[in-house]
Order: sequence, then C-alpha cells, then structure tokens
Amino acid sequence: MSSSLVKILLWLVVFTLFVYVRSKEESCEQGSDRSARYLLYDVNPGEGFNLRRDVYLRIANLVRKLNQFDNWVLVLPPWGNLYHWRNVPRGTYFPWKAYFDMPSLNKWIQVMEFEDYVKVHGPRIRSAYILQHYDEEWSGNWQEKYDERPCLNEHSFIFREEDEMWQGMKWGTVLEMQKLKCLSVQGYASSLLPLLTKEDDSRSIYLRRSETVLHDDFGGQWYWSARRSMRFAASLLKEAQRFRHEVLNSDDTHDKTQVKDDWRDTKPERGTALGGPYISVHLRRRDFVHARNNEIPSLKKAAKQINQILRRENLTTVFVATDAPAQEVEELRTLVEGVLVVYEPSTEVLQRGGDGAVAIIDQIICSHARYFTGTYESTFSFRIQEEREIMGFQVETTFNRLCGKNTKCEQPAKWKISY
Ligand code: GFB
Repeated sequence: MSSSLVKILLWLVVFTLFVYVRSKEESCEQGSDRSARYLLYDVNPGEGFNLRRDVYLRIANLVRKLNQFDNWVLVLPPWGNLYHWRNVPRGTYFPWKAYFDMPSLNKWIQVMEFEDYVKVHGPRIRSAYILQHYDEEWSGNWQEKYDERPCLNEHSFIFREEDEMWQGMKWGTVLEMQKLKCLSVQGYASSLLPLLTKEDDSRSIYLRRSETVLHDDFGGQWYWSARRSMRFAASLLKEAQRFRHEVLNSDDTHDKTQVKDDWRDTKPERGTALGGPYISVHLRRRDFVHARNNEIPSLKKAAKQINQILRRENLTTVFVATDAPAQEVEELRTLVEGVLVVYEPSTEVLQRGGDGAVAIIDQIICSHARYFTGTYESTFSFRIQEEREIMGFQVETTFNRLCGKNTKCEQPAKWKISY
C-alpha cells in the first residue's frame, strides 16, 4: 500500500472517530456532562400535587448548596399515579415540561427530566437512600442528625444476588441501584450535605421520601427564589389567559398583573396588582370534608361567605376552583347570589396534562382575581397565595380562608414574599 493511501485511511479513521464523539456529545441532553453529579428524589406516594411542589423547593435549594462542592443536576421525578388524580390512567406519567417552564427552573439550579437522564445513563443509580424518621423515643433534645438504620417501612426494591444490584419499578421504569440504605433523618435538606458530598464516587444519588427533610429557609429569599423559578408552562398560561379574557373579562394589562419575561427581573411593588373583576375561591372538598370536619364549611355556609365578599368587593362574579363533585358545584350555584364560574377543561387539555394541568389552570385563574379566599391547610390554596405574592397583590386580598363550623376561625399565616 502506498504511503499516501495509508495517510488517507488514517485520516478517515480519525475523522470518523471525531464525528462519532461529537454526535455522542450532541445527543446528550443538558446536564449529562461527564463531570456532573445527579440527584434524584421522590415523595411519599400518598402526597398530593402541591405538597410535591413544596418538596421540590427543599431539594432544589439542597442542590443549590451542593453546587458549592460539585456540578450537581437535579433529576425531576415525572408526575403520575397521584392519589387525587382521577383523569390520568395508572402508569401514565407527565414530564415537568407539561406543567412548568424548564428554562425558568434552570435559572435557579440545573434540572433535567428523568426520561432524559435514562436516555443518557440508563435506568441506573449508584446509591439510594430511603429517608425515614427515627424510631427511638424522643429524648427532648432536637439536633440535626442522620444515621443508617434498619428500614422502618417495607419497600418494593429487591436485591439481585447474581450481580448484587437492587431493582424495582419506579416512574414506569425498572430502576437498578448499586447500593440501597435506609437513613433516619432529623433536620433540614442541607443536613444531608455531609452525606452527599462525602460519597464523591457516587455520580448519582437517589433520595426517596424526601418530604422527611425540612426547608432550610422556609419563607426566606432562597425559598422565594426557587419558588419564583417555578413558572408555569406557556401552554397552560395561554389557556388560562384565554379563559380569563373570554369568560371573566380579565387580562394582564387591565388587571395590572403583567410580569417580566425573566422571573429574576419580576419584583413588583406591593399593591400594584389590581386583579380581574371577579373574586376567586379555592373550595377543597372530598377527603377534606371528613378529615377537617370542623374547618370545612357546608356548601350553605360557603355560599354565605362568598355572598358577603361579593357585596363587600362590589363584584358580581365568583370563580370557584374545586375538587367537588359536579352536583355539589350545582348546589353551590343555586346558593350564590352572583354568577358562579368554573373552568371546564377540554379533552385536549386533559390529554396534554391530565388533572395536573387543570389544577394549574385553576390556580392561575384564582391568582389573578381581585380577591382570593381559600381552604384551611390546603397546599393547593397556599400555592395560589404565593402566586399572588409574586404578582404584588395587597396582603389582605390574598391570605384569607373560608370558615367552617369551628367558632374560632383563624386566618392563614401571611407568608410574604422576600427578595
Ligand atoms: O394539591 P394537593 O396536594 O392539595 O392535593 P391539598 C389535592 C389534589 O386534589 C390536587 C385536586 O392535586 C388536585 O388534583 N384538587 C384540589 C383540585 N382542589 C382542586 C381544585 O380547586 N381544582 C382542581 N382542578 N383540582 C393535601 C394532599 O391536599 O391533602 C396531601 O396534598 C393529603 O397529600 C392532604 O392528602 C390530606 O393540600 O389540598
């Protein structure tokens, strides 16, 4: 073979290798950087949509702190099999982008969808910790701590002898884990920093039952930054906007609820937001009627309070977000003096995001009202109050709740925004 032919062949091999490496790199989604470390997490299966959103904030700020040590990416657990969701078949999972604006989330910490993690790394995780409380009797002395302990609750992961791997179904995928331990924890999300930074050979760590840890900074600037980064997906905002405009005569210009494109630049002065010409109510029913019997009003009592607010605010329309069965909504309609409006999702909206999409659209509509009142201890109501804080409403128009038969009816704590 002539030397020039060898050169050409060599050149071809090098070029092919280069193209292969580049295409591999390009196929990797954001956060698949080889130096990156990945934190996966999930929440007690019984918890609802809005408590899960709260747990995201705790873990997002843990990742923020972890980034002082390494390049960490938070892998987002898909949404599905939620206890309260009635329109999503079991086994259907929605990615975060169905509900939230991914670029906005990425402005606070680096995040990626679980499906993208699997595309790059396979369904494999190095270390998994099932978080739990301590079983020991309370000593009366609270201190931050964690210890590996025998598992207090059964779990569904099985140990495979042949390759010494743990295996189990999660988010519709068979996950494999090299190590699995139960960890008793007492403390904040950042109480786990020593554990996570110590294990620097673990590129991927999975924290199960993450609701076990507390917020580092509940109500503080970090809490609010992470919360402000949870902007809703554009398609949901658009649908809520359409409904507000067509049914409630409400739009951001007249309501003074315009926000900047980047959540980091959105810091309206309190009192600038006016809200649309309607009041809104989050009326939590179903399990709450039994579980919080003294605090949840009868429909008659709810209507009485709604009528009082309508008169006081000099408005005639009430938007009601509720999980109540249709016949309860109809009963309420007969009791309310003004026009009662509810959002009815189209099949398309349900297909695109199921109950989660409807919940968010309801929340957006509620948050843009002139006056809001919610339900005692409902995280669904809390998330609406936060949206209103972000838009700059007056405190008195936001932190309200309907009273039940309990004569002592404390209004919700005023968790005001801080920047
Ligand atoms: O959101 P969520 O955690 O609020 O759970 P709570 C309630 C679920 O019920 C939501 C539906 O995800 C929705 O699917 N839902 C409730 C609603 N209200 C509405 C509404 O106005 N509109 C729409 N579209 N859907 C907690 C749970 O519920 O209750 C806990 O998080 C626990 O897991 C506790 O079960 C007792 O804080 O109200």
